[in-house]
Amino acid sequence: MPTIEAEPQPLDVDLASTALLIIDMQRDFIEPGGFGETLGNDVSLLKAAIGPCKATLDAARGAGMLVVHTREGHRPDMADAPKAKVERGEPSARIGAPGPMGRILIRGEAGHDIIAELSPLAGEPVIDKPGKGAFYQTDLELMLKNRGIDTLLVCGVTTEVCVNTTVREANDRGYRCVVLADCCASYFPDFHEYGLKMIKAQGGIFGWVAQSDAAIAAMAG
Ligand code: TIU
Repeated sequence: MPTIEAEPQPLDVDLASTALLIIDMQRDFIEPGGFGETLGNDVSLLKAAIGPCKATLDAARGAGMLVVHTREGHRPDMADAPKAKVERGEPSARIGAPGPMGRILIRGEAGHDIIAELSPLAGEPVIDKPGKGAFYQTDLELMLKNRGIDTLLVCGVTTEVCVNTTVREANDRGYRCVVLADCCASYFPDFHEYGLKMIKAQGGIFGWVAQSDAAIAAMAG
């Protein structure tokens, strides 16, 4: 069984029961003109995660692992968007408002798409989630259970928001999560650093943290 060099300690992984989970690598967060930018962020900070995510995705596909992609967004009628989530920021830049990539954070719009570099292949499930966590109001848990998955390699953006929320949800559901540090990014570099520290502290209170090279080596072995 391959071992991933991780913190706080190495982790043995059975690739048949391990999935790669790529969180919200969407144009709305990563490209100018989307939700991330309307929140006042410098979206260029997220670009660093793209290359490592692509290399990890290629390795997972090569190893025949389950790959699951997620997207944060809402129905065009916004019936699934809580008032408390929508009513933040300038009205012209809120969820559902028109932007250069279509309506902000709305399913079916260009900004909601996963970036071209990480496009899902046919057969790779895409989970559309209305919240920050990938388990909340989605069929992710059922899908993982049906495939006998017990370990998740987690990539995506942003480290302290959707990645951390999903890892906490997964940890409480009994999944072992290995967060791949260089495959995640934040608009706030210090939040990225501390987001990862929070996961691996206290003996791995929420999970493990590794670099993509270590996961790729395990997948290749
Ligand atoms: N996917 C995700 O992290 N959603 C966010 O809203 N993140 C922010 O950092 N704003």
